[in-house]
Amino acid sequence: MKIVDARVVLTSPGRNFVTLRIETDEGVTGLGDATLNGRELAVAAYLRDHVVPLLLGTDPHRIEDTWQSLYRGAYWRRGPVTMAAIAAVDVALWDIKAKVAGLPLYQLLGGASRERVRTYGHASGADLPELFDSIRARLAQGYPAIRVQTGVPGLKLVYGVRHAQDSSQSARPVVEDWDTGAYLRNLPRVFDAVRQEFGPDLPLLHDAHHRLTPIQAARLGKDLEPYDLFWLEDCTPAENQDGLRLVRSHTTTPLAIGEVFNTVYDYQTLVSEQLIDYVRSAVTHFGGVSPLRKLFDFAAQHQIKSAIHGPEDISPVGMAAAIHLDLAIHNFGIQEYAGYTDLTHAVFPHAFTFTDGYLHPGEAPGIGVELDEELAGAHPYEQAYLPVNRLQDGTVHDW
Ligand code: GCO
Ligand code: MG
Repeated sequence: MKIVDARVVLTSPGRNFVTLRIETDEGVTGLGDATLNGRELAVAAYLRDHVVPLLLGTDPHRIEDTWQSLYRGAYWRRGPVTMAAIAAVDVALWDIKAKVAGLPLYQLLGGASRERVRTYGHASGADLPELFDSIRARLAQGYPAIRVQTGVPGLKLVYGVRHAQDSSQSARPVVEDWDTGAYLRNLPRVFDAVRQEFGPDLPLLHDAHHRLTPIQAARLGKDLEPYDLFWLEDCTPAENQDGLRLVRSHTTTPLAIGEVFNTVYDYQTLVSEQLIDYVRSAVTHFGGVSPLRKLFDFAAQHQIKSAIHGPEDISPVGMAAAIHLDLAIHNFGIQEYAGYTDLTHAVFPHAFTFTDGYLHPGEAPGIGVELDEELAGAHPYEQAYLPVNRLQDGTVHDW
């Protein structure tokens, strides 16, 4: 079997997605997700100009060898653009292999370790009444666990909180504002109110979005202990892995990190010293199913669980690959599922299902996702940026 064509499809059915389609001489095709929010065209060019010429004529069954040659052969290793491009190839090749085998991908990963995949959904509100409504809406959709984000008194726009103006995607970056002191004082009160309203049993999560220093994160983790969080996510910009020792030594609030990481090396200290409880990387940004599986096996040795990143900006192709892994691995924790617009579901018809808050990859051979190229073509790429975050004196801050 040989790869005879590979092309990149850009589409924006509400937001941008980058998809790689690999075709073989036997007519079997595979899809991979290469979406890198806000930097989509860089990955598309990396694939088209540098990767596709290397794939033509090669054997699609040699997934590990292809992965190693794209990673090592480039000499310039790692980084989100490179790893998103390699991820798309890896997933498309797994899709082809599983289709040839006539099996859903999870069967090639060892088969199902569970019946279904637990998810968490996003709730947010500028104030408590809005937040409570949002939590109730998620519960009504069946979500068994909820991520809680709120506005901060005195701040106009906070990332992750729905506002009348959607700041998560715009032609120029929207400027949001930030005050760590106000946030640290406000959040424990919010969780206190949520626990009083919704009781002790509902699993609650929170994303601090890299905005804190290690000592601030340590304090927040400690202040949130009475509210029994499922996890506190991205409490610090964790490329400073050593800083997590300080956080960890002060709090028993479980920690989740890794959505911006793209190789196992970003996790070395965090995992080997058990400084976190959940690894958060996405198939799409970590080089694909092959390396993510290896990360989960490494994490399992330290009783750390999976929590694959699943925002709206991972396409249904990347999401499907995640759900196959979730079903197969033993140390599954939880899957983020933000859901998609109807148009996105139509552009990417898929076998995976979301029922009563749980996902299942379905039984279609491969990853179980298709791409309607005609519909995709009717919704072309649109320039879109993520926001930036500034302190009240104008200094740029992590968002
Ligand atoms: C999450 C994330 C996302 C990211 C987004 C950036 O936990 O789901 O933090 O909301 O901000 O994926 O593109
Ligand atoms: Mg996050």
